[in-house]
Amino acid sequence: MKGADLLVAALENEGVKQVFGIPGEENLDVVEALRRSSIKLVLTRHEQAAAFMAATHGRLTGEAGVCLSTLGPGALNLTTGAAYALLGAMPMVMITGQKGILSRKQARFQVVDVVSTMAPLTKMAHQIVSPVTIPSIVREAFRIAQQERPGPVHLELPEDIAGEKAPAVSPVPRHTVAPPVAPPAALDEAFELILQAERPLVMLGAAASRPHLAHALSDFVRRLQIPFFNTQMGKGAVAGGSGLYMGTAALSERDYVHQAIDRADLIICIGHDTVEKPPFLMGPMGPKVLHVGYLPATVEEVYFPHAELVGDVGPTLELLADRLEGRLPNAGALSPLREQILACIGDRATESRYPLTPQRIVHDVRQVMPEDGIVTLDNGMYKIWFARNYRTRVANTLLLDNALATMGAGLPSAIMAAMLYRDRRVLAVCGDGGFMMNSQEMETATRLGLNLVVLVLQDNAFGMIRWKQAVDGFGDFGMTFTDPDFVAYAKADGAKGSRVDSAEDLVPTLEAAFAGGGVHLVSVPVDYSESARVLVDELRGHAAEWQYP
Ligand SMILES: Cc1ncc(C[n+]2csc(CCOP(=O)(O)OP(=O)(O)O)c2C)c(N)n1
Ligand SMILES: [Mg+2]
Repeated sequence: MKGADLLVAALENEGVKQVFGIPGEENLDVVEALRRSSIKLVLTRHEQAAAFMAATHGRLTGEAGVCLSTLGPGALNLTTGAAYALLGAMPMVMITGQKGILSRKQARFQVVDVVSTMAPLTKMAHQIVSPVTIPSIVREAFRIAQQERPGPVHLELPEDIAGEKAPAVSPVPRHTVAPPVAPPAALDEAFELILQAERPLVMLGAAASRPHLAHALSDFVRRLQIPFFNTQMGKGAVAGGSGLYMGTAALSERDYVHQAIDRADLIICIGHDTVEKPPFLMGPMGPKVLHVGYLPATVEEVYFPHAELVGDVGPTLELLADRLEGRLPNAGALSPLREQILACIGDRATESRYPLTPQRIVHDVRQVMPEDGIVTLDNGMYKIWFARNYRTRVANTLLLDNALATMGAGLPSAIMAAMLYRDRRVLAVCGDGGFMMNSQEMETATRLGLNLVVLVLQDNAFGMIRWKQAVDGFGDFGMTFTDPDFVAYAKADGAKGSRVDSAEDLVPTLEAAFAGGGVHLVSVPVDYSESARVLVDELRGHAAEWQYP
């Protein structure tokens, strides 16, 4: 038995089914141990994509995804994925190789200090120096990655330690830990605050999307009947059809949903994580805020709660609902604003303009996605449109990154979703800029035999920055490029490709792509003039005209 065998046995003990990445010669003992194990090695074409996939595994299942790379260049390619998992609170374990640490026959060839590089990007970064410690270090790595607040952990396994003969040390057994619920005094304070509120609102933040929380949250909202809105990453946390959804705060102020937020006297912020772009800006005059979270609130200039309920969120909410159910005559005070807000958001969703408006694209995507279908977004202008306009009814069916907000994660996260849920429709929505940042993974998707549709929105530009440039009064400069022929590009990777040629074409093209199976890229030209018209001009003007009931 070698160090590498102990590592792979420890991964099996954690229930790991696959490891994503690109090995180097320093990992060959690990690769050999994987070959003889139950764990699948999923090769990617870039380490960054491997990290995005592993992080998405953590996000969707709560169990850390695992990625693997060589030393130096490969390990450095994991860093954006590490930051993605750290800011997004996604459990992930990264394993990287290194030259031998007991001898240096290759001097410093390819050697950089990866552990120090990873330290600020992870919850723990650790070099393994002895095979016998591997079982306990791996257990600790998964514990740290998965416990609240979840995130990435880095383990460096040097070549000589991986190849070193070792006694057969058993893996450390896993056990479940039930985190504490909020204490009675904090529950009393929260109870009083909510009881006294005249116009309460619930906000669901990023941590509300933890995979195991969906049921408890839906229950809380249903029992209390307080209308709710969500942050971008809190989208889809509550099962739909509740009639209480007020909208998504994709902007920090002045959007239609802020008409409700601005009038609330209490906002119960469940799972808010200040890594997100602020869903609203707290000020001295604003509503009271009750923070409900696994961890205490991080205080910021724009977020400083008046009271906190800290503990395991599901059971804590249940205790609260037990005391409050049926005792809140004001619960629905802000509900009358709902129809107007949702009507404004839904405006112009069926226009036939070509190139298509973002509203039409969101609307049509919703038509072809079943309730449990999963849409993963890359980062670009359309993210704001999907966050505002796309209605979700099942938890974690719109995966977007409003934390690191990196481009390039849309396709890899869709690949992970398609691997996990083979019987659900999965759609990646990417800009023409972001898609090209990890488009090499189209080959990975076809090699894995996945069913996956990729929708690429074409404006031949880094549209989001071009929009901001215009909004801020700068000249139109430096943001445009020429796209490849996306249909040919998809075909070159063994995928299928289609182009949408009219507004009416989008739904049937997507339907045919899903029906045909396999990997299918659909490119659609988008008209972003709506971004300035709605998100700037219209929202600037609407506050004055808004009719309060
Ligand atoms: C890795 C990375 N680089 C740069 C940015 C800054 N950025 C945010 S959106 C954007 C443009 C995205 O262009 P595209 O993918 O074509 O989407 P569009 O906005 O045009 O729909 C850029 C450059 C980023 N978020 N991530
Ligand atoms: Mg673009």
